[in-house]
Amino acid sequence: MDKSSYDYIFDILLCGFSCVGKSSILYRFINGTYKGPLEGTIGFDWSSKVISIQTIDNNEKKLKLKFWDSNGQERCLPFIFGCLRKFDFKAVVLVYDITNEDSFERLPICVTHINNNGSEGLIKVLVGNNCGNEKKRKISFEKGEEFARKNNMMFIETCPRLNINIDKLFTDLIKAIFDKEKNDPHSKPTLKNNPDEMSNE
Ligand SMILES: Nc1nc2c(ncn2[C@@H]2O[C@H](COP(=O)(O)OP(=O)(O)OP(=O)(O)O)[C@@H](O)[C@H]2O)c(=O)[nH]1
Ligand SMILES: [Mg+2]
Repeated sequence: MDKSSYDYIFDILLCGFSCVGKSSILYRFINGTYKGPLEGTIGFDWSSKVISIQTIDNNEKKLKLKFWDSNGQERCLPFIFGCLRKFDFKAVVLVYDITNEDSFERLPICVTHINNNGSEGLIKVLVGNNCGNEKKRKISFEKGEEFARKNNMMFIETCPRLNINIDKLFTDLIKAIFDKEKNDPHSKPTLKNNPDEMSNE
């Protein structure tokens, strides 16, 4: 896609430990379906989606979301999170699996990397994935929400298999980016006005 086919670009990092569903969330958001088992991500996988944004003064703008889907192996984390220093990320999406206690208990390792490397204005979202699997749930909604609140993160539970909250995750995230820019006197706003509506292409 050449530069002229979008007005703005947001870089978004997806991170979290292995097999928590990072790539499945993205696959559902971009392709609108659930594919079942995917190949493990090696290093980074890049993908993107262009959405339309309606500004308050009725201008239509194209926003390109550029996703950096990362590998969840612990030895790769310094490299993955080091990229937060080198590139202009707008948001980071940290994923755990609500049926996998270990993926939740080890979240502080990722949060430390994010806080050490991310910019002050970075929007942080914690995602409890696999919420359609109630019978196997190990981490309550409240526990996830509390961790997010204590670490200054937004919180949502998702399920790409049943298509629960996937669009909402990214819609809320985009709104939060615009809100932050609007309220930060030092930032260069991406848009003059906050978007009124967003629609997928
Ligand atoms: N039942 C169920 N399985 C899911 C869901 N989301 C992901 N999975 C499965 O969980 C496994 C791991 O999903 P991935 O999306 O590859 O996970 P990942 O975090 O990208 O993994 P790495 O790239 O290896 O770090 C796959 O077998 C998915 O099909 C879900 O909502 N429900
Ligand atoms: Mg993956």
